[in-house]
Amino acid sequence: MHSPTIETRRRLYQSVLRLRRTEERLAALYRDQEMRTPTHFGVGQEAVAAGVCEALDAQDVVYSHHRCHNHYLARGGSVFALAAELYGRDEGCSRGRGGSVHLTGPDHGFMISSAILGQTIAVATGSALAFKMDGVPRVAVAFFGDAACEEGIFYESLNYAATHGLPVLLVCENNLYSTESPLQVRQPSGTQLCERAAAFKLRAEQVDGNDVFAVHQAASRLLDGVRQGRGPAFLECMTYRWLEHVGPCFDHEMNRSYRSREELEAWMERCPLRRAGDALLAQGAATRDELEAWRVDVDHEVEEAVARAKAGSWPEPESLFDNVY
Ligand SMILES: Cc1ncc(C[n+]2csc(CCOP(=O)(O)OP(=O)(O)O)c2C)c(N)n1
Repeated sequence: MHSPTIETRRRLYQSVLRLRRTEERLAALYRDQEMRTPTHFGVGQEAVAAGVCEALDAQDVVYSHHRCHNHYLARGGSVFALAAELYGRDEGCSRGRGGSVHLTGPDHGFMISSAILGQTIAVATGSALAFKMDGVPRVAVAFFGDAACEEGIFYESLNYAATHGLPVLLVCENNLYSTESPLQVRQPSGTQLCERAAAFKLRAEQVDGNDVFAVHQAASRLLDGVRQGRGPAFLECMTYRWLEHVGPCFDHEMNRSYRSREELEAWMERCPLRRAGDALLAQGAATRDELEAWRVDVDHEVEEAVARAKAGSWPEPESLFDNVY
C-alpha cells in the first residue's frame, strides 16, 4: 500500500548519504580535540532516522536521545548549526550551550534531545496528549535505544499512551548494546522488545533497521494508524553502531573486547548506505554517476558548513546565565 515513488526512493538514499558523510566528517574532526562535548556518533544507524523522518509531516514533532545527530539532520537540521554546536559556538543549534546530546531545532520539528535515558519518551507522550486534547492532526515521535526500554518511564509511557489512545510513534533503535553490555546480559533470553510493546496494546513491528526503504514503509504504515486515531505504535529497528559508544574511534582501535571485529564486519556488510545505493541502481532509479554527483554535493555542503562553524564566535561570557531559570 505504501510503494514509495522513485523520487521518494532517491530522497531516502540522499538522506542516508547526508547523515553518513556528516557523521564521518565530524568523527574525523573530533580527533583534533577542538570539539569538547562528549559525542555519540550514529554511523551505521542512518537508515532509521532517514526512513522514519521521510514518513513524517512538517507539523509532527521529533524527540531524541544521546545518539541524536542523525535524527536532527534527517528532520532538516543544518550541518552548520550541528557542527557549530559541537564546536561550542554561539551559532550552534543550542547556542553552544547544549553540546552533542542537547540539540534543538523546533523550527523544523526537532524539539529536543536528552541524555537521560527514557526521558524524551515521556515528553513525546506528553506532546501527543496535548495534540489529542487540542484536536490537531499532529504526531509526536521519540527515538531511543534498546537500553531505554529498561527504564520505568518507558513502561509508564506505553501504558499511558495506549490507555488514552495518544498519537505517538515510539522508535527503538535496537543496536544490541547499552554502552558495553549486550542485550543478553540485560534481558531474559528470548526477549523481543516488540512483544513487550504489544503486551501494552500498542501496534508493534520489528524491521531491518539497515534497510531505509523497509524502515520508511513500516513507519508509514504505523503512522497511518496513528493518524487515523488508532493510538500509539512501536517500531523496533534492528541495527548496529559502527563506532565506540561515545567518541570517534572503532572499538578495536581501543583494544576493547566487548564486541568482536568479526561482528562489526558482518554488520558493515549490511551497510545501509551501500544497500540503498545498490537498490536504486538495480531498480534503474539512479545511475552510478548520479550517486557520485550526490556524494560530491553532500561533501561540499559538509565541508563548507564545518569550516564556517569552526570560524564561528564564542558565546559572550555575560550571556552565561541567559535562559537559566
Ligand atoms: C537514566 C540513565 N541511566 C544511565 C545512563 C548512562 N548511559 C548513557 S548512554 C547509556 C547506554 C544507552 O544505550 P541505548 O539506550 O541502547 O542507546 P545506544 O547508546 O546503544 O544508542 C547509558 C546506560 C543515562 N544516561 N541515563
